[in-house]
Amino acid sequence: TPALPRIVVCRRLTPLATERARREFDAVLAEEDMTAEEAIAAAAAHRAEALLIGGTAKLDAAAIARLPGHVRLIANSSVGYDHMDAAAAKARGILVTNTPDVLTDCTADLAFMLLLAACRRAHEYDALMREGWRKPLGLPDMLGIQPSNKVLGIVGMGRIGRAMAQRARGFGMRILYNNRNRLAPELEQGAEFCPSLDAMLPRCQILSLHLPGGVETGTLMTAARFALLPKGAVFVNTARGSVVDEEALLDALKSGHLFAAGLDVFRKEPDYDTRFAALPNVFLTPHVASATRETRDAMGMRALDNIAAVASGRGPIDPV
Ligand code: 8YV
Repeated sequence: TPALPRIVVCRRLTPLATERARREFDAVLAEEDMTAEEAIAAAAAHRAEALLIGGTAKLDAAAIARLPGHVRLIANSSVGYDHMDAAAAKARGILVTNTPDVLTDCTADLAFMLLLAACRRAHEYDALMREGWRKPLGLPDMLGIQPSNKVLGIVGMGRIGRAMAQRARGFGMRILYNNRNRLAPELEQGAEFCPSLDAMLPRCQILSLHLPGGVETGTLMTAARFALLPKGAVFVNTARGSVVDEEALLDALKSGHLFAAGLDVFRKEPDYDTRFAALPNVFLTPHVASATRETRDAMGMRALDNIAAVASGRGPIDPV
């Protein structure tokens, strides 16, 4: 029988995926999520042909250059891969894969949770209950804003953006979207294409980001762009913190220009800007949009599917 492919699993996986990695591969399994340095050292020690990584191993061009020559594949257990330099890997002939599809619904679910929580002041009400609810709220007190039937702007109408739109349609929302290209009508499903983000923003009562991070997108949401949103708008981000000028977002939340925000991602993670936590009108989650049992199982399995496909000579399923 042919030898099992040698791999280093640089991130802790769910039990299901861990079990498969042990069974189907000659695998070194991380006990703690590895840094880039640890991943390089483990790859060399194990003569690995493939690495399974996630956001913790930041494989920049310098780190890619130091990977031993036997590494043929870097399989990300994430859909975003801005934590690594995919171009540098490809230039060295290393294949790169990600895990699209399997986390689409899960991420849109959490984005919608943030949207609802921000509009309906979930965090403030919950805090009030834990502090001790003393007297009934008066009719005009601590009011949220109604998400139903609002105008939702979506930036980035890929799989996750479209799953967000699908949820929003159930709430009677009118959907505008900004994207590199206009979608085919069967994917658009009535959403209105806005080729100019600046022209779209003044029309959005709620804005949700679903585009990739990294050098290509840069700081999309600048102070000028937050100012273009109408007063009282709600902002949701499950994409990447790198696309947001956080100073500008903090200002817009403090001044009341934005009614509220729901944020799952931050410019620096995990040491995020704690000034967000001091604001009552922000609902915060620690980069967990894909964090369900079902989805994390599926992400691990999909990354392993990619490694198995390359090892057997079939080529990657999800090349990036
Ligand atoms: C991951 C993500 O949990 O897939 C992505 O792009 O952001 C999340 O699903 C995170 O990147 C850790 O790898």
